[in-house]
Amino acid sequence: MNMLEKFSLQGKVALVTGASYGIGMAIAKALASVGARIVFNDIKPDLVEKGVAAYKEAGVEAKGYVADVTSEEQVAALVATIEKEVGVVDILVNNAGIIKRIPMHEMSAAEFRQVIDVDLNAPFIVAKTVIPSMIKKGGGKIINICSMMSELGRETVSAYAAAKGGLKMLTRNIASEYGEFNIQCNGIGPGYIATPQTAPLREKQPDGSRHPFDAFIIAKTPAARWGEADDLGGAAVFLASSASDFVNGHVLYVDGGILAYIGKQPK
Ligand code: NAP
Ligand code: GCO
Repeated sequence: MNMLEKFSLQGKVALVTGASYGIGMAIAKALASVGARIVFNDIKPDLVEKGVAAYKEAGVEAKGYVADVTSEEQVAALVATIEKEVGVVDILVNNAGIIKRIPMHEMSAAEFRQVIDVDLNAPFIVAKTVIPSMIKKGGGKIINICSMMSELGRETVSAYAAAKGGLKMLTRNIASEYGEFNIQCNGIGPGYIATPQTAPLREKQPDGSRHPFDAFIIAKTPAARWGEADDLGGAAVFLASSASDFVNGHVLYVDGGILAYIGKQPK
């Protein structure tokens, strides 16, 4: 197999969770651009419909399904339907996620649990549901969307950091437990990416100036910019393809250099 063929996903079925927009859609489009057949889910039927239309607009024939990734029953039904209608999931991207920015001492246990449920329990549920068919098929790829918060903490994101830190270790454990079945499980750790999830951190101030957090991230990023969802596509194609068959348990940070940089000193 030549190197270009190693990066091809021709004939592969890729499930990207929570991919009716945002990072999930950008990753799905990147996987489709090298031949993958895209299936995705979202909780809201109208977003699934809008997502299918947006993929079609981009030349991608994606199949969308309504499913809540925190529900074992809905995930089991989702995967069974995909296997019947499209085929065995060769590539899983655990992308669906939420964040709640609340000072920890003000966060309720229910709010904490909700973030853990979507950002950590759900990747476990979806991965355990697709693994048996991957084993039968002779292998597969699992990519968990981690975060800067898999490595760093900050104010107001205790639940999210706990979930994303746990997701890094779940990634390593899946890699450890299923490597012998030719299943590679890796993570992508996006930096700060301009999506609806981070929109509150980039809102212009009443005087037209940048949001303080926006300016902070620019100073913390050597690339001096927010990432775009499309910046993640190359890493996703690599980790979904045969080019990464001996990469396992790794989190590939696509962060413009934030984790390497102490931050621009104030003038
Ligand atoms: P986003 O714009 O908030 O999109 C999240 C997606 O997940 C939405 O489609 C959402 O659907 C879906 N989702 C949420 N809960 C779900 C559930 N229970 N079942 C099914 N789908 C569900 O987020 P994003 O910025 O694209 O982030 C995507 C992933 O990257 C997340 O895991 C996030 O933690 C991670 N990440 C983001 C950044 C960043 O800077 N943006 C950086 C690092 C990591 P609904 O709209 O219907 O709720
Ligand atoms: C926040 C942001 C971050 C990003 C991302 C960084 O409030 O700090 O939402 O958590 O979403 O996870 O990698």
